[in-house]
Amino acid sequence: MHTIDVLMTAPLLPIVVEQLESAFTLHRLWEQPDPQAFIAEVGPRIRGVATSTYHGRIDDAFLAHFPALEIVASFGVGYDNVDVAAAAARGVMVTNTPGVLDAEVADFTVGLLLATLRQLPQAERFLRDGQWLKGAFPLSPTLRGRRIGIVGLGNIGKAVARRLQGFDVPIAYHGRHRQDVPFDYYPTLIGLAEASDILVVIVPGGAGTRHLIDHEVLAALGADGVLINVARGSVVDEAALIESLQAGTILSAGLDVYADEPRVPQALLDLPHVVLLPHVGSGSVRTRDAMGQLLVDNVVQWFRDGTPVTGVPETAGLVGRSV
Ligand code: 8YV
Repeated sequence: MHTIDVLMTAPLLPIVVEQLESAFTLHRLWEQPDPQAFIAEVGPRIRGVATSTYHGRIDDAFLAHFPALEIVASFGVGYDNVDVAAAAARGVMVTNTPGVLDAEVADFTVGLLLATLRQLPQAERFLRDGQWLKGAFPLSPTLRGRRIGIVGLGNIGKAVARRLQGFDVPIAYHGRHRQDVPFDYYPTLIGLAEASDILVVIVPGGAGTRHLIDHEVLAALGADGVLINVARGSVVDEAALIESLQAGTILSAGLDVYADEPRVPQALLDLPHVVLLPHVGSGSVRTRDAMGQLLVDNVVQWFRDGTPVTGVPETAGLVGRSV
């Protein structure tokens, strides 16, 4: 019997479950016939919560059930699934899994960009459907001659930009601050959209970036413009995007994220030239394992040393509060 009780909100990878189970008393919320009754029963003992983007929001009302809670360890670099202000106010450390997925998501972003421009999924479907026997696949748009604008030059944005440097296309960016990088900086998003043919969105989700990409930005991107979103669905006004695609005021989009995952609006599914992927940017076995391991390391190190490996900045002041 372990002395520290940890609650997992929904199934994480087997390597996460196994390791947490060997070090702690692990409670599986998703296996409980009556989750609310279970929370009422074990809530006072729970000192750690392991969760992920898809497991529902960890808000103040949820946190209130766990008076002894010290750490919420979330799977994923984005932590918009956790109300970090509420957690910090309750003295609860929040951790995410940054760094280990940067290269993977950057590789994937370049892949989605090329797939969208050159219509690779559509061409593959064309071949599989036997259509090649009847004629050639239609010519596609291209990356050649296009200017790329990166919205959010964080670690993943920089990794995307570095990769695209090899493609001989101009690269610019917008973010809160100018950075010491060899790319043009646009202090306004509209300015970047006007100067770009492709916008690659890779900013954190949450209230601060909600509907950053709206009608106005899409209009500025223009009729030849392509939107690539590998960030969060919340960053794009999805209704505005659908209207722009339907009206042809932008050319296309490559999306890995949506406003209400896993539900994707029928209006997007009805647009055959748009490339739609099921939030798989970090989804390789190797990278997901690395993210899972980091989650485990965060929890183990917190209860051992009082400092996680990768706490989010908003809860940095809580380091050392445990043990
Ligand atoms: C995660 C992600 O795989 O890291 C993130 O923020 O969006 C993905 O890499 C996803 O959150 C897991 O559910």
